[in-house]
Amino acid sequence: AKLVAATHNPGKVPEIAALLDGRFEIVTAGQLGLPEPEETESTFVGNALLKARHAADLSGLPALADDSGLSVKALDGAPGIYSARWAGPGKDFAMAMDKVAERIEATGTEDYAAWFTSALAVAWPNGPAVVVEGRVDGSLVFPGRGTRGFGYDPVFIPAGESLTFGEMEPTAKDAMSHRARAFAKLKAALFD
Ligand code: ITT
Repeated sequence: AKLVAATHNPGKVPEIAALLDGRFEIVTAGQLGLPEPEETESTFVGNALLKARHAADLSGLPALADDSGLSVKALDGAPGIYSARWAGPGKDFAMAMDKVAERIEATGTEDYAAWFTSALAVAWPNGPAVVVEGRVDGSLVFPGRGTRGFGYDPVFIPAGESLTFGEMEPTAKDAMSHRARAFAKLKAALFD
């Protein structure tokens, strides 16, 4: 069956494909020429539903969206839903990671605890939707390490690990990430 991956972030697409274990024929919002909706909601769940609904209704196909982000304890959960926006229009994540480091330093804390959240929504055209959320806790390290993954992966070490997401094999990240945990819940909701 065809499923629209309602994302314009090329970093998410291989993770979504791997975590769906080949169950769907994935077409991306970009491949279909779908416009990117404005993320006007105030939660991960709200924005995931907004993006999935938008893509499903425009394409006439079921659509899956991921809304995700990095939350820093010492920054009261920032950047959170603004994680992509902290990188600016140039999607400059080196700058965004510097901004996170500077903001934490400015608080004077030594607490580098952080977590990633992924909300996944599936919407059917003019029909219902399901939404789930997954989270992984960890801590931040500056400067970042590794070139794998995307976004804030170089600065995030999941709890109990020594490598950053940027240093891990993709299969290792996909075994423990926020997105993997959300997909486990989504598959339970859809297929069990
Ligand atoms: P779409 O809305 O088109 O999917 P986006 O990048 O704008 O793309 P989000 O609004 O969900 O998506 O922003 C999520 C940001 O959070 C993303 O750009 C990354 O910077 C960060 N992020 C989310 N998951 C991540 C992960 O697994 N590793 C590193 N950074 C991640």
